[in-house]
Amino acid sequence: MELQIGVVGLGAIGRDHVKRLTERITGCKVAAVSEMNEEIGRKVAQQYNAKFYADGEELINSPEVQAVMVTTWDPAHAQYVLAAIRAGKYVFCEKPLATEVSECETILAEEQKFGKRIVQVGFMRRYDPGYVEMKQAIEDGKIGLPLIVHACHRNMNHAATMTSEMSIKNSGVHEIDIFRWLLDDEYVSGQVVLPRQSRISAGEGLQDPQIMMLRTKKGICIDVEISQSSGYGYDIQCEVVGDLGTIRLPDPPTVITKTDCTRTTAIMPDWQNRFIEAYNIEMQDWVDRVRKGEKLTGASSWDGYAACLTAYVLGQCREEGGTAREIRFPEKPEFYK
Ligand code: ISE
Repeated sequence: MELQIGVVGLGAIGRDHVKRLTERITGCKVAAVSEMNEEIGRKVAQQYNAKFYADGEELINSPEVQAVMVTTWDPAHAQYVLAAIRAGKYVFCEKPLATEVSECETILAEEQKFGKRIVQVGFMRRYDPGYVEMKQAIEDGKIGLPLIVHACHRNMNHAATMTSEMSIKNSGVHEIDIFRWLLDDEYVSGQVVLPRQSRISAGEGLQDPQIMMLRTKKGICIDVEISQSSGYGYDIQCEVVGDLGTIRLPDPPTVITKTDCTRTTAIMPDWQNRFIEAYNIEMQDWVDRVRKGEKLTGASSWDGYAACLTAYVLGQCREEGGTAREIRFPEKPEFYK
């Protein structure tokens, strides 16, 4: 029996996932969709032969939906994740888990009350073959003790609604998550440094670029540039420096063209394509595990909480002039170990 999935929110990533679940992932079916914009919602429902719900919570509670995917705009994530937990249904929530730390805390409490891990957060980079290979090499001791990470996260351009806060909570949050996972470590302090403002993205409420600096328990120092307007493409870089060598995330493979005494390679414009393999692997793994009732291996609600708390502290640091701040986590509950 195919897993009957209900998707709440049909923006770019929601529509991408509906397509992916239908055309690429095996063992599942998009049974229902929900979207605030009724015209879009009904159109997608018709296209994929799914039932349309104007109300996301009604979709979550409907008997034909066995598992839920939350792909609404970020501030609505927590509400639907909580509704799914209360309905006792597995829920895959796109990152971030929530925009407020208190919402993550409620999710942690409700999931523990339910008694089983049923929330997975869509930090898809954990499934990207490049990052997976880096993690393996680090764990195998290939670069010795990791000391420093240099990274950058450049979007080609941004929506008019982008703010300095969102730049960290929506984009930077991927970086925050991936280094915890890659280094198997936790943050102890963080800071945001603001370089000269880009003229391209100069706008009300958006400082761009920003540099996030993080220090981990093991003493690893991380610097990561977050930029919303590279103008040239979507570019994700990551280099881990160890005491025996360094390891670097590969660029996605593209052909090399040589003409007129020049050599060119394309740069992907967006994250949907850059991380397509990661999304596909992540989603197939989630569907397979949910169908078999196996333990989820993707980012947990604890990871979502850790990322949200770190992003919050970094935001506070920026607002208050940039002095480094301590990042203090409570004891990780046994449930999430
Ligand atoms: C976007 O929302 C994503 O989730 C992408 O993965 C990320 O790279 C981008 O910066 C975000 O804006």
